Amino acid sequence: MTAALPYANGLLHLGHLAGAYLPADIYVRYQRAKKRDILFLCGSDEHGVAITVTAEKEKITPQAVVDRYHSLNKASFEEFGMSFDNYSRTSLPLHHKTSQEFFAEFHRRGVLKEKEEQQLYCEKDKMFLADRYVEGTCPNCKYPEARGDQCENCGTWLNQTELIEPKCKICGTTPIVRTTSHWYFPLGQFQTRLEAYIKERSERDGWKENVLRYCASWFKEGLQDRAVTRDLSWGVPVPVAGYESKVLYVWFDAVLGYISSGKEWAGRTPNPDAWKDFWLGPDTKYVAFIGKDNVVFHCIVFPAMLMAWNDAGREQYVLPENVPANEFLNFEGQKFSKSRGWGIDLQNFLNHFPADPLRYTLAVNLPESRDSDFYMKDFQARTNNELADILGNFINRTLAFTEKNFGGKVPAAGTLSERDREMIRTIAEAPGTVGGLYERYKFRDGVIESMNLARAANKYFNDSQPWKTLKADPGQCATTLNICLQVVRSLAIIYEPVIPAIALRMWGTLGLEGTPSAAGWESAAALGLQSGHQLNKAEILVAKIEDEAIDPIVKSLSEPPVQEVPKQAPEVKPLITLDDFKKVELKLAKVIAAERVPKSEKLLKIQVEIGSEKRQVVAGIAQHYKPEDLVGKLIVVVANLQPAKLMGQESQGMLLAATDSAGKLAVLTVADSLESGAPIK
Ligand code: B3M
Ligand code: ZN
Repeated sequence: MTAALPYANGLLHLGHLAGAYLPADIYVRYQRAKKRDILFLCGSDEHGVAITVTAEKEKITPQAVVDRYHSLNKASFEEFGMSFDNYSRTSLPLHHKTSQEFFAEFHRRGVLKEKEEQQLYCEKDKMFLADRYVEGTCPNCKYPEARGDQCENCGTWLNQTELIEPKCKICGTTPIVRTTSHWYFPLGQFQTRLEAYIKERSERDGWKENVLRYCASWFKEGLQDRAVTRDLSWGVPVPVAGYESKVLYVWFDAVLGYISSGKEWAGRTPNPDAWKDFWLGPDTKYVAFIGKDNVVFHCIVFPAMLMAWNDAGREQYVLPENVPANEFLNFEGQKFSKSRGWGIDLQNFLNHFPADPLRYTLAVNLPESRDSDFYMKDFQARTNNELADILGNFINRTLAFTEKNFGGKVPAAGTLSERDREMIRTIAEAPGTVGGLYERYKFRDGVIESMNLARAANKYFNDSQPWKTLKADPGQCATTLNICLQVVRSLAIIYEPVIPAIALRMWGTLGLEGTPSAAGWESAAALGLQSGHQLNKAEILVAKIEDEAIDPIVKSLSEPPVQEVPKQAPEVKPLITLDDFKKVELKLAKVIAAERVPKSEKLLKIQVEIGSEKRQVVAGIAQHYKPEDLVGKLIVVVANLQPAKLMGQESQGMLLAATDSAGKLAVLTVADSLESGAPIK
């Protein structure tokens, strides 16, 4: 399974989740519970013009842009509960190698054609203006901000020389037309085979109507040759002489990112060839989850590339069995828009609310066949009225009743009434019903069906009136609670794909070992709890959301956005080894004297004692500390830093301090009285 590689050029928002990631994760978690052998791959898409444009705007390198968004998005995905087996990045050497292998193979076999073409060139910036580097009026709809490759307004793919009044995005001047050459992939030659492929797979696995409609319209227009190189410096270098100043077109390398992600995963297993069992396995079922704007690349371009590779008769890559693309999700009735600052990014959302209620609300609102909406008030209502009042309440009342009246042990069931049998049948049918919907990519219906099981269970509890039978018919009361507890266990298994954290807590409350998914999807149909089994204490599983938590968010959205990009995004550095770290000699030092450096606003000259040794350290902290405040403090210094001169003063080391995003600074100190000179590790 793969989910679209998000561009490492911005933060993930709820629309992305509804388009591809949540359905993918529900599907994968369900398949894992079915005990199928799953590999779930994703990663950051780190090339392309959009990233270099951001880098120029922020005056940083493209690598710094992708480092930032890769780590932020990866962390948000984790908190959201995405269960990827690997989350890779297309800037990795491994990925460059894979993409170059595909290009070189196609080049060598004469699959690709070289063409000369007219391109816009900016004489001031001395570069060809690929894609988004040029803007102008769309010849089709007259939208004034159409990009060089596509008009965002009417969706038309453009040849940049067709733009009316083109302008360079960097400097605003009018570019000239120059000749350049590029390699093209002959997509048109694959049209007949692609049509047959989609027909066969859609008959076999039931492709979604919306996806088939998009494909049909591409075929109707007729597939054209597509350039697979670009005049850019950021990307995968083209492995052909004469193309040193060019890179592979981002879409050519991005789809191959799924394969490199598999290779990276395999590299961490005992068998570095393990990726082949999936990508080259004749019995692999490959499902690619994406949003609707990516359909052409996953249903047409990528399969054609794989066909072209397979044509050599060596390794045979699997083609997507299905591409269940979703439509778009709107937020409070409007399209998500980064430029207009509309919507809420995933991390921001998770800073306010836990992931599972978000997963649940998105799941029941998935844009599976048409665009859908996410409203904060609906999020609150779904959390409170469904997750808390139906699911949470059923579990809570069942466990509390058992705790109070049966000492927290599963009571033994006695003779079954017709009503009991009916509930047991409902349990037995639930995994098949929900699973059948998931198999057909109907996640919304599957989640609604899951809630129906909790509804049925609540009704069964009410109808059975255990609070009355407790005295009047204790055997019946025990039977009722036994069955209710069995449902709690089944619910944990059935709900795991949607709300994994809550499901795990349900499992723990039941005092069960392992995880719901390890018990297996089918076992949700059974009465899996032994009588006499000891349960844990009931806890509140789903916290309700108060108006006060929702209203400020809705309100803040109607105000203009403060800052699109996190100002102090954590700087991400590559991993280091323990040996790298050990090169830094950190020691405890005691400040014995401090004074300002004359004519400097920032510098303090500090005398420290490091064991028996005395040293002078110059530090830029004068705006944060008075010299006398430091005397007597135990601070941390880098003892093996090359000496340096600052404003004519010798500094024989460096002290450690933290600075927050507001610019506040604090020197690291040690509270306990330790001897100076003590090594720090
Ligand atoms: N980077 C997904 C997106 O629209 C795009 C897909 C790549 S999948 C190979 O963010
Ligand atoms: Zn247009």
